[in-house]
Amino acid sequence: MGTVRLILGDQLDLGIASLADIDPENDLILMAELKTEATYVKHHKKKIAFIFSAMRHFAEECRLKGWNICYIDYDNPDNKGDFISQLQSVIDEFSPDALCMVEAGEFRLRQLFTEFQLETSLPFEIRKDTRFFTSEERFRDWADGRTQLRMEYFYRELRRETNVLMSEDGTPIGGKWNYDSENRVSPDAKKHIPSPTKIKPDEITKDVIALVGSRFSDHFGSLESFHYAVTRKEALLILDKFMEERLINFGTFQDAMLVDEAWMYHSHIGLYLNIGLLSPKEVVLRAEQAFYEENMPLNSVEGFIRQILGWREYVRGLYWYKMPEYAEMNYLELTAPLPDFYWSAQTDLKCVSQSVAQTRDHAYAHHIQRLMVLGNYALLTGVSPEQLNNWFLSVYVDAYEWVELPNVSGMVLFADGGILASKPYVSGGAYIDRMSNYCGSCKYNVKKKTGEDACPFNYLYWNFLMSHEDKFKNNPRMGMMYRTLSKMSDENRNQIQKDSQIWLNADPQRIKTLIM
Ligand code: FAD
Ligand code: DLZ
Repeated sequence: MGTVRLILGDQLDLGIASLADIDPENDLILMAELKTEATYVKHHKKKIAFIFSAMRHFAEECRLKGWNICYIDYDNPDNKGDFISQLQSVIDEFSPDALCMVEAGEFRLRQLFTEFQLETSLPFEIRKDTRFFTSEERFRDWADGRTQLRMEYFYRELRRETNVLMSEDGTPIGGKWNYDSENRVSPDAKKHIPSPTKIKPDEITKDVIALVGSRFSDHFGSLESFHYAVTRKEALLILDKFMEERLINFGTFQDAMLVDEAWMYHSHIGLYLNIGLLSPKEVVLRAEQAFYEENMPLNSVEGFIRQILGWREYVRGLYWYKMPEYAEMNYLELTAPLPDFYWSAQTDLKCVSQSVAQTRDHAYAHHIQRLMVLGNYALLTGVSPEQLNNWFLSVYVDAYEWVELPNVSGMVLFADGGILASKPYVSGGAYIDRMSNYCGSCKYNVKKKTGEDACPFNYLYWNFLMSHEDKFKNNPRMGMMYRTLSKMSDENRNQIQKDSQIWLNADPQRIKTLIM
């Protein structure tokens, strides 16, 4: 026979490079639902259901194109449980002439396949993943020799290279590269937020939900009300609805949070981009078109495009530029365990309980909940990179290490010592209060700085600055905060430290949790 073409669960794109020259007569596509992949971290149940269902639907599309496919579902007696054993078993059965795949998106898998490539006697071609705007080499060329790797400058280069939102004279449309200052408006609880577009599970999805419910019952998260798209056609519908209903307010309310509003004006497409059901190029072009042809506001369109052309490309570049050492970095030497309430949502901190509960229910929380609530609290309380990365990689439906790790270790924990961020993303309760209505129904008083009923974010914030003064006091972006700190009375400083110790030591939920 011809070539065995391995398709991973996040490579569900009929145009992927590994299928470009498929010979429908002689080649065989291999896809497998594998225990190692579903459990290398204990993924949220909805994430596993989403990937398995999308894989099964993709296999159907391949069959409809007349391609030969060997699809090993989870309960198949021939399921070997991991990629290499499965590949070897197919080689033994079909005796192919060659193997082909697109490089894996995660370091651990790339290593695994590179080792197998050296071991096997078959020609094994591992092709570049061309689904991104930029290559890893392009990022390396940009990054080499720079002391700071700021996303903003990489993004500007990509804007110029792709000509997205650019004027003919080479300047950005509207005269500014970014409209962040217009994108921090407090939420309006009375404003109508469109309901998210929900896809009804078909029989394939229902089967997968039942499978996940029985095989992964000890994993975190709810399987109730599964409504994610699992085909490209459905994902395109979600994208269209976002463009029609939410993009207009995306920019203005990008950082906003409201009680019991999980979806806000976000696009909810990260999960589809990350497994190949949507391409970042088509999404960016679609948003640009909405600006030119549908009169969508520039602050929304630029803000949205920056997330994909800017942040998404940048974190992928950074991941491959700095792996494997990036995963080991812990600049602030943080060692605290993850609080139990990151799994249970049982905490009186309203912002945290809301964000965790939405994560449990939907395997989704939007960016500011991840960064300024869950990330901020973890950094202020010193959670170790290992434990926090494990949590973020497990619980979100869009989580893959190449995008999760730079966001958590770099953006949230400053574990890379400032490669990604120029200062840590920490804040007291005032920021959360400004960007949400959480504090109004919280047990703690966001206006109080110290004392038993004060918002813990307030004293933990100053405690953080004091604890890491040696590392941050000369940071130009933190000068104002350290000047304020230096004017604080000893009494005030002592009270902050005392309250922080009481919170960190006495909180019954900060018992050491097993890594789930
Ligand atoms: P929108 O807010 O509608 O944004 C549009 C798209 O922009 C997203 O779908 C995503 O593809 C891209 N994007 C936005 N922000 C980022 C970013 N910081 N890095 C990379 N891409 C971005 N994103 C993931 O895809 N997987 C992750 O595992 C992940 N982990 C994160 C962990 C932390 C601590 C933080 C702070 C952010 C993380 N993000 C991750 C980025 C971002 O939060 C999610 O992409 C976003 O919330 C997904 O929801 P959405 O599709 O509605 O995004
Ligand atoms: C995330 C995931 C899961 C849960 N299950 C599978 C699977 O059973 N089979 C598969 O091919 N891929 C799966 N994936 C996605 C892979 O882990 C993914 O290819 C890597 O994370 C690389 O980005």
